[in-house]
Amino acid sequence: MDELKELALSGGIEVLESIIQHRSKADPRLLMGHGKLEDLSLLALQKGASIIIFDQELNPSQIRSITDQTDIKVIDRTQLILDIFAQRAITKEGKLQVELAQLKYMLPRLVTKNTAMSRLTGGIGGRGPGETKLELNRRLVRRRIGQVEKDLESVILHRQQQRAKRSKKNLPVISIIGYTNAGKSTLLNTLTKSSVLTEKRLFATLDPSSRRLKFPKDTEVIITDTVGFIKNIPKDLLVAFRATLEELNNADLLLHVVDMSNPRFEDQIESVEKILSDLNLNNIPTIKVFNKQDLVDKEISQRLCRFFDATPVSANDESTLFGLIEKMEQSILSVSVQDAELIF
Ligand SMILES: Nc1nc2c(ncn2[C@@H]2O[C@H](COP(=O)(O)OP(=O)(O)OP(=O)(O)O)[C@@H](O)[C@H]2O)c(=O)[nH]1
Ligand SMILES: [Mg+2]
Repeated sequence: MDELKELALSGGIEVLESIIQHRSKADPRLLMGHGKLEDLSLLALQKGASIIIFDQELNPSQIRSITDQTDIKVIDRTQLILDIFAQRAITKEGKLQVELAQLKYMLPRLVTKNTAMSRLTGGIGGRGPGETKLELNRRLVRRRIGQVEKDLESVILHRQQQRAKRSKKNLPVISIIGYTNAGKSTLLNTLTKSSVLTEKRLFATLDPSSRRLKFPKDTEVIITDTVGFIKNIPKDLLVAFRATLEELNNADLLLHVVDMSNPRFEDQIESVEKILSDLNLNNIPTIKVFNKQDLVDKEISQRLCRFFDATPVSANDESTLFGLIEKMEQSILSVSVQDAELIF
């Protein structure tokens, strides 16, 4: 629930209240019990809430029934994440990916002439590149999906061609990955003295950016930032971002950035590792970077890093990055030595 609150804030939503119901089994129609839902509507009315966000994914009929029951706009975590992504997408590829995910999510939820549906579209939970298009009917949505997929394909092809050009120069690639808000963009900025947007919000970065980095021993690499991961990443979103994430396949080294000051950091590591193995990326050499050491007691930090075999840093403080830079260079050099041995 804490994470859902952070997500809501990132989506520009003020959280008035949160409630949890413990139930042995979810109600198939309303998710919660009838009485509890009535309490919830009343509370929402008293507080002047304009939206109810559920942490679980709701199926189309649940959204309709709950909306009818509460008479308030209802969205789930997936829609909230899609909405944040829609607000953040900048590049053409990012926008197309988000629109595709939104369209695919909406398709089974489209019903004609339903008041719940009109509350579903537009505004929070239905914002962004696909906004007006979401009001079209199913047939048109399907057609739009086909078009977006085609556009996306050509954008991806273009990017791959560019990458091929880049890799001709044979620079090793280091990719920074990790849970959202871990400090990936901050690390990229400090390492390369650039200014990629960093924010306290979740999902500040959507579109991957790449920079060159020169190590002390003169090795040059490309270092890339990626979209943050999150637990239970919506399926449609993962599919839509698959191409971007598959880029990671070309990485010679991954920096897995972890916010060690977050009380849920162990779960976050687990979520990231699960996504990596879903994407078949778990064979790439990885350095675990435990970030935000300045917010953690020194002794605890040392113990955690030993236990997790991680390198402690404060991504916003250049003077703490020496150990990491050394490890990165070593790892890259050993990769190129292996390559050289293969050639001989
Ligand atoms: N105290 C402290 N804060 C940090 C440190 N590194 C990053 N932050 C803060 O953590 C927040 C998130 O940093 P980002 O670099 O945007 O995180 P990110 O992993 O790129 O996040 P997404 O792009 O949203 O996935 C920002 O408010 C940073 O200023 C650190 O070492 N110490
Ligand atoms: Mg970022």
